[in-house]
Formats: sequence, C-alpha cells, structure tokens
Amino acid sequence: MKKANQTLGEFIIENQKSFKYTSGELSRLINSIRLAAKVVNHEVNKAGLVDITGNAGETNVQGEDQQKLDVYANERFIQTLINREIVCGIASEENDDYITIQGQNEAHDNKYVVLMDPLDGSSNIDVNVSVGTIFSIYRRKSPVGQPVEIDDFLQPGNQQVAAGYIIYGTSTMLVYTTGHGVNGFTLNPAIGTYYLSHPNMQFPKEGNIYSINEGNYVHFPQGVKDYIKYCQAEVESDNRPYTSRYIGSLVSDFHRNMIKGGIYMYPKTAKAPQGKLRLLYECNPMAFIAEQAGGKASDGYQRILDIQPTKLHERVPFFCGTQSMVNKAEEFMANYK
Ligand code: AHM
Ligand code: MG
Repeated sequence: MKKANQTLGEFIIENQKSFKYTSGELSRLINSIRLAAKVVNHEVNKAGLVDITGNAGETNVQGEDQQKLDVYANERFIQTLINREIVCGIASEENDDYITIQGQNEAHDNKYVVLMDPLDGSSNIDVNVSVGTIFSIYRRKSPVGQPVEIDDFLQPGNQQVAAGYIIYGTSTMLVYTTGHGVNGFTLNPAIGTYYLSHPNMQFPKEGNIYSINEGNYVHFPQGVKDYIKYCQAEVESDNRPYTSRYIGSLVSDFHRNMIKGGIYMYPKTAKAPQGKLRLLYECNPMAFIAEQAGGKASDGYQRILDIQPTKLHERVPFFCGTQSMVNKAEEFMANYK
C-alpha cells in the first residue's frame, strides 16, 4: 500500500518478506544498485558541462583519454557490486565475457548474478536526451561455493527474480519488480533519496502510441509493415491513426508507453538481421517488467521470457508494451510465418 513519503529504502525492507528467498541478500543487492544509480545519475547530469569546463577529449594525468559515460557507468555499477560482496557474477553489455566475483573471505558463496546494460541509449547523451540503466537478477544454478558458470547467466527470462531500470530523464526514476508488480521511485536530487512516486504501475488496457525506427521500413518483415499500416489507418472508432513516438532510447520509450499505453518494436532489419536489442541485458528485464505491469513482450511469435539463451550477447527482435497492441502485431506477423 502506498504510504506518504515512503522511501525506496523503507519500501525494500517492508517488501522483503514477499521475496521467494528471504535471506536479505536480494534487498542488499537492490540497495547497491540504488547507490550506484545515484552516482551515475550525478555524472550523467553534468555531462553537458564537460565541454564547458574544457575536459572533453582531453587526456588525464595518467595519459588516459577522458572516459566515456557508458564506460564510467559500467565501472561504477560493477565496482559497487564487487565492493559489497553480494553477487557471484556480473555480465554486462559493455564486457565481452562475464565476471566472476568472490564473496566474503574470497568464497564463491553468493547466490545472485546480475546482468545489465549500464547506460542504454548512450548515443543520446550528446544531445541531452534521456538515457537509462537496465538490470536483471537471477539466482545462480551452479552449486554455491564454486565459481559461477556460463549457464548461470544463460537462463530464460522467466527465471528472473528481479529486474528494473533507471531513467535519467527530466527527473531520475528507478523502476523495478521482484515479481510482485512494478513500482517506480523518483529521486529527490537535493537530498539524494528515492521516493515511491508510482506505486503498482500498470499499462493502460488500450494504447495508441507506436514506437519504431521507421527509417528502416523497407527492411522490415512484411508483418511489421502491415502492422504499421494498421496503426496509421483512419478508423475513428478505434482511436486510429495512432501516434508515432520514437526517442531511440529504449528505457525512455518503454517508460512513456507503460504510462500512456503503447507498443515498442525493434524487428529484424538489414543492418540487424537478428534484431538489434540484446536478449539478456535489454529484452528480458523489460519483458519481466512489462508482464508485471499487465503488458506483454514477444519476439513477434513467442514470449520473450521463454526463450532459452544460447550466448551472452544474443540479439532478438522485440515487440513490447500494451498487451492488446502486442497481440495485434503478432497477428500480422503470423500471416507470414
Ligand atoms: P545501445 O545499447 O547501443 O545503446 O542500443 C540500444 C538502443 C535502444 O535504447 C534504442 O531503442 C535503440 O538502440 C535505438 O536504435 P536505432 O537508433 O537503430 O533506432
Ligand atoms: Mg543497450
């Protein structure tokens, strides 16, 4: 239940009992992400100042190039999780391979792995458009006490115990689920505290926004082309034509669509024959959140969360948002199966 001025810290403690496993580790883990997100938020927010203060492209005293923000975010999240000794492994969109992490006393006895895209949509930073961090948490499958294995990361999305995103937007929000609905917290930058601002987030039953990079239209599968034509058709009783909105920053496009009702699509294209988005770092966490908010996520034919990953950086076509809209897109896709 929503309480006035409830902070994220209070919310995590209060809801800990609803977790499937109640050792408190998952709460500590989410707390670490909250902390790293504040630090990254601070950096993202002053990105525009870098040019003014004359640092861009310069080398620092060690002769290193100015760090790019996505690299910074990657290091910040990984370091925070390592320092707190609460995960046994991390896989990141920024790294080729997963990282094995030892817990206290150098033992491999931690139970959770984290997969993340530390700064998604980072090409938008230069033009002051919102970017985001996406994270996904699983229980390891390999026995506690041993180093993590690749199969701990290659679990289908339906095994996630938590997932969330941080949106560095006009305000900074952390939105996450542990499988009991979706809650959104807004950062008060003056005091560095996240407050519960969006309890129990739900996609509206119907939506009228479609989000896709239409520049790739000629390369889309015929089912997607047909669905786009459906979205654009003039049918007053059905609220069509729909509105087209595409930021090119998944977290922002998803967030808007969850609040207003809409569908996000990244199908196969000539440049991205498997789709562009990564199953493990982007699609699975967003799919888990979508389903928990009454929405749906599909690769055009099947549920994203049921796909068995075969490699860390696997890509997949992505259709995600208001359930009725994803169903309709799937109908069009099925015509050309
Ligand atoms: P990134 O992980 O390299 O930042 O790419 C992911 C981003 C998504 O946030 C966004 O929806 C999509 O790429 C935009 O791609 P495009 O510019 O091809 O439309
Ligand atoms: Mg990304």
